[in-house]
Amino acid sequence: MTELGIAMVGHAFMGAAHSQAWRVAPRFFDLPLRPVMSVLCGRDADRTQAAADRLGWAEASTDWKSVLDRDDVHVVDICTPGDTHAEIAIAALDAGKHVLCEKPMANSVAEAEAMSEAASRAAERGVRAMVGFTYRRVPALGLARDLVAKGRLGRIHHVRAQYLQDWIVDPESPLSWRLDKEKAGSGALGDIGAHIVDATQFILGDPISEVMGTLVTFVPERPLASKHSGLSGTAATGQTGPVTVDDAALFLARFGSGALGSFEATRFANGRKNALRIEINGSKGSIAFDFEDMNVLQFFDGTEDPSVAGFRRIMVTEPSHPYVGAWWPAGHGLGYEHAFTHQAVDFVQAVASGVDPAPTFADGLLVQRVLAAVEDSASSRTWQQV
Ligand code: SOE
Repeated sequence: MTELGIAMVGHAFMGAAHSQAWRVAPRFFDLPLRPVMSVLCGRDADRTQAAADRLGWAEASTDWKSVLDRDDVHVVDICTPGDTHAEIAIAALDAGKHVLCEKPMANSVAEAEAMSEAASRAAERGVRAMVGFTYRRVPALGLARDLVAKGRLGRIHHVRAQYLQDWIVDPESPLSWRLDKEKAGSGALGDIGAHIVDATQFILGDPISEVMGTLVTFVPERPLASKHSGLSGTAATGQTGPVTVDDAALFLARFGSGALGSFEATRFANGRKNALRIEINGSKGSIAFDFEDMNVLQFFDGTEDPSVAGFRRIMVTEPSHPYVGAWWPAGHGLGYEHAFTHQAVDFVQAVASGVDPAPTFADGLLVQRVLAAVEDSASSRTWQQV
């Protein structure tokens, strides 16, 4: 079987998740190409080597540019903060490497446009690019999309989407790159709001056309981090620095079809750990999902006899559900990491069959436009077209 050599840039939270996916994907799914974890790139030689050893990469490098000349590298997987996505992705695509890029795709619409143009140029040479909106690959959200596509919800009226976390509710929780606009582009809006924008557009197959929103930073100053570990880092004593991104984002949206959406993304929802929730109400029925119960999709079939109709909890753990058949016997359930494996599987299959893997860079650009429109709306206090 032909090998697909991977170079991954970045080795923190997302780097670990992607490493796990590349390692596991060929062991559970029949893949047309065999992913080979060739080289891990990072800034610090010792830390990168240690991460390569721990995560299962054959080599470590402190120079991502040098891997672009290697014939045994076919894919560049970008797991760095957003400020480096455009440079790495465009260089890799121009060098003929397929690219998987973490979300949000970029820190600005201008960068996302340049990346999307690079992806179009590359596609003419059979080179593929994809954005890592992994939640699309949670089986319950795949089932949600199938139900909408089959018309089981009828005409869609309401989309209610929330992404609730609480990891910086403590004002002493230190500054990390995720709170720095230069590095992250935006705060809750781009980090987790981007996921619910992509997931709802994916489920509906319908883009957001206009938005009206507001952003807030509850804690504008935080202790400087001495050392970054995990999401929140370790606080240093004494000094503080400014938070330059939003802590929470709220917006209303209209979808192209006329459906009305409300979106909330926050890292201050005390007690909510990773509550990506989506409820959709249509003329014939409704669905509801909460990532904190990720193997379940709730479905209300409004065409049933009203005396017995009600939301039913579908365990999305049957072999007939998206991706599930490759895993454990029916009923045993999946977790956070599995969506990354599904993403790696879909990416490899698209590369092998010469099609663009969704979400493409053009899809990522659309999400970026929604985020920018929310920011414009928050500063102008007006509805903004996407
Ligand atoms: C942190 O807020 C974060 O890790 C996001 O960056 C991820 O995209 C999300 O999956 C979980 O939360």
